Amino acid sequence: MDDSPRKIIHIDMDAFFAAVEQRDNPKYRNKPIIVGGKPDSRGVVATCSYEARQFGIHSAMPSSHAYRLCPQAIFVRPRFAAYQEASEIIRSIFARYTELFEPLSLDEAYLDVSHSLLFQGSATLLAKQIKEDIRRQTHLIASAGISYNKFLAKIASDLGKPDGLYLITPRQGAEFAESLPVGKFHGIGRATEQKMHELGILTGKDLKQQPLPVLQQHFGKSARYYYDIARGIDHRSVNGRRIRKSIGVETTFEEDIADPATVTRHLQQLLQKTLAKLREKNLEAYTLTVKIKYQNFVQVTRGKTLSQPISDNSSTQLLVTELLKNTAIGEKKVRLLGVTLSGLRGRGSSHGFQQMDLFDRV
Ligand code: TTP
Ligand code: MG
Repeated sequence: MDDSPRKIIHIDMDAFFAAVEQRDNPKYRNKPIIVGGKPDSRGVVATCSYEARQFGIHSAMPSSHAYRLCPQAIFVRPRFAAYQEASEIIRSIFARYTELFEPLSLDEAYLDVSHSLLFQGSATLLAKQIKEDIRRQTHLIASAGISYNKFLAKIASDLGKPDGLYLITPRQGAEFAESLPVGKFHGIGRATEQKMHELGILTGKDLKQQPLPVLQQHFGKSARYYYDIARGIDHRSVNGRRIRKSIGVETTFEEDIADPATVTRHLQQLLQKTLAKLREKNLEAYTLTVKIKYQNFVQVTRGKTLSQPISDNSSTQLLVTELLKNTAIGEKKVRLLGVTLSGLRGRGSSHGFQQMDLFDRV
């Protein structure tokens, strides 16, 4: 097997939604632009131009707060169709250079260019070319990070922003990983970050000092990944066009369940778990299927496809209840329950319009 380092590029557009707005409306250029909810609503900032960032404004901040920081900022409603269109163009550019690209959202993707012969195998020059293609075809600016694995390539694209082209070589990788606050590691979310802080693990260096068994004790299956990334090691592959069909979780009970409310509660929990897995993989799903195995081992499934991605809200809870209507729950005891989500798509790659309520919580 070829054991030379891989060549991974992470591309991430600069101030994506805001940049599209500045491109399409010349009067917005060089000005603080905020895309998202209106300042007088309970909405939030989706993103803002770099001019607005100078005032301390950032994604997910309440729009009212952003207004206080910069009253002269221009508030713009999101136009998802325009972002989608730009996203499709950048994906078509990636496809020109490698089959192995994995979009993470509308404005972001990993590319594995290990086997490219272009530019005498220089991934940095190839990344530069991709940036130029993006600029020429979309009039938007991308930042690129280049490294030997996904985790460091993503760190690198962030380090060079805006208009970045940043390389982390195999020799530099471990040192970079040590210097990072753990919250910056891809795959370490808020909760894990907090837990690490409680254990006195603040940086990659602190993480590196933890023996694997100790990490396993606190973080279970994820321990190995954390152990590796603290050393600049990340074996995750770039998942090209391979589309996963479904994702699910099921559980067999020690004692069969008779009570319908308990069945519903278990299904809700399984759904939460499945949704968490889906989020980890940056996917969204449109079909929910529940599986029930009765005490007598007879198994039934009930499913429904929605027009919006399935999320963790009250209508999904109602859906679970609805799916149970035509079953023998309450009459027969249940030995196993399962939840499967299918009809998967990359998160953010869909219509995006459903995200509206994220910006405007009036
Ligand atoms: P990001 O790449 O996180 O942000 P960005 O492209 O605006 O800025 P940067 O230069 O730092 O990369 O997200 C891409 C787009 O996704 C962003 O333009 C708007 C949208 N988005 C939201 O709608 N809500 C959010 O909380 C975030 C972080 C992004
Ligand atoms: Mg971006």
